[in-house]
Amino acid sequence: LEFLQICLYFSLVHCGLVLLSLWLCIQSVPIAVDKTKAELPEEKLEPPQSADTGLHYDRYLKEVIDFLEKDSHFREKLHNTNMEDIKAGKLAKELDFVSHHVRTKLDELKRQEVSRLRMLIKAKQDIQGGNDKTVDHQALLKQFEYLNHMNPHTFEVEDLDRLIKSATNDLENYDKERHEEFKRYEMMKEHERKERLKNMDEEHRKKEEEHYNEMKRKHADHPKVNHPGSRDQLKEVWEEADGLDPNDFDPKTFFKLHDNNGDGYLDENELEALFTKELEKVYDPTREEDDMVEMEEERLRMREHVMNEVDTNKDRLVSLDEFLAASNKREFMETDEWETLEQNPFYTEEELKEFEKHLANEENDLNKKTAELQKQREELDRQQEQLNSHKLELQQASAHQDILDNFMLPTLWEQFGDGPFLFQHDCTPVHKARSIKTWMSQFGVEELDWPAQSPDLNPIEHLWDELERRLRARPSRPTSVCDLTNALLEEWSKTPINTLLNLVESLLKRVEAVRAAKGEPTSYLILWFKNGMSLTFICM
Ligand SMILES: [Ca+2]
Ligand SMILES: [Ca+2]
Repeated sequence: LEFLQICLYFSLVHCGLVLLSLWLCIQSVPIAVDKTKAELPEEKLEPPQSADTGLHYDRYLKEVIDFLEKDSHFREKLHNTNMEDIKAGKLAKELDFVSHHVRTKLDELKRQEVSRLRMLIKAKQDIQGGNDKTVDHQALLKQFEYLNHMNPHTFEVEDLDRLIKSATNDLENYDKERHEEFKRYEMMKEHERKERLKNMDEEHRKKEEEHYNEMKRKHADHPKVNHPGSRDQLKEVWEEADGLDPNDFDPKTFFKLHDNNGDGYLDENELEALFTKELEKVYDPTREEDDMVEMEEERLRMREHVMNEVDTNKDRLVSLDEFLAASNKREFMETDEWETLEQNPFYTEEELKEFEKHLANEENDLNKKTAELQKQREELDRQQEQLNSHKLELQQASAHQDILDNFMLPTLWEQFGDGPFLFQHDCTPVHKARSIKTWMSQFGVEELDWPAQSPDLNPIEHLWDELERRLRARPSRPTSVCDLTNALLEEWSKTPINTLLNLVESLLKRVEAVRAAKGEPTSYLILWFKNGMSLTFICM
């Protein structure tokens, strides 16, 4: 999800360069050709490497520009169109005159990009658990304004226009997004600190607070930071980073030295690199009191400050002319210290409160979801248990049917001929299984209607008891299942026939006793309990 958020909301990627600088990279190519024509064949010449814009559609943007640059008509128009007209969409119209071959390539690029976006949408939906719903891709694609979703197969004038406008717009908001991100980072830091304090005893809390204030004090104690873009600041770079004589300081030479990619402009990255010396006065990665995230925020503020003062045509690039003009302004001679980040609060108390409320809500939602999942899991466990017991019942029923087939039926036939039979067994679930009922009716065996919980009526229970007593009276206890089986068979065959007859004959008396007790427990039951019969035989 994190990854998707980065892709979809292009917020966290560090480093930025404008689309316009990409156009300008292209514009600078002929100059490069002229300078190097003598040594290099033309196809080896490439525009200066442009930095990642940080936009999630950076690749698409660059590929579109690369292909357009191959069209000679478009290239020519590009050189003769000024920035204002490019922004106003005049350049995009020239797409109609671009060669068929390039157009075909652009169509292909767009189809690939649309399919990438569809995959992103699908992945996001899958994560959010909406995979059972039909996804309206067309509607969801609308959120990506840098291409025209109405014609997903071809690259048209509107696509180019949208790409220019979106990239310009998104990059302008990019810094704003970074400031917001930074603010959230600081609020989270404070929130976590407060939480830590909450869990401490008085003594530790006091110590921690003292340490916190000490770190703040140490961080604020640093050498003077020059105003970014001021003569003092640039001279320090000139002297210390470039190793040049401060008396020779010359803005034009300085500009050329720091236009690292040689495109004739100081872009945002080149500008930010100039502040490293100043930042090192305040931020040291090896010191506990300095936070490198804060350093990057400081760098961003410095760059914005310089851009505001120097970039007069607002194309997010500093041209040599703009640079030289700025060096003649009063602000260039600024000697006051730059107000570093820690001198002002990062957020208001209200913002922190709002942020913490939001965090609490998020945690709440998460807990709710966890509880819901737990409930679902318990339900699944219950269903699984039910399935298992059903499976066991079926297995037992099948084993019981084997007994009926192989032992009960032959005995019935042997003892009573063809029947009819009245068979008595209790209400154990396995006896009542559907397959057993079917078996009974198939073989014409009638079942004695038998009440639940009536061990005092069933003589067999007393026979089991007799068998158990005989087993316990043996001189040695069986030590294996095989031993036990043999012992049981032996005792079973030794049971006197009279015991069996007595039990059968007692049935009538038992029925009478139950009648006399009006269905309540009889003395037979009490006797039966006294004999230590296990309750497991009672069917519930
Ligand atoms: Ca440059
Ligand atoms: Ca400019």
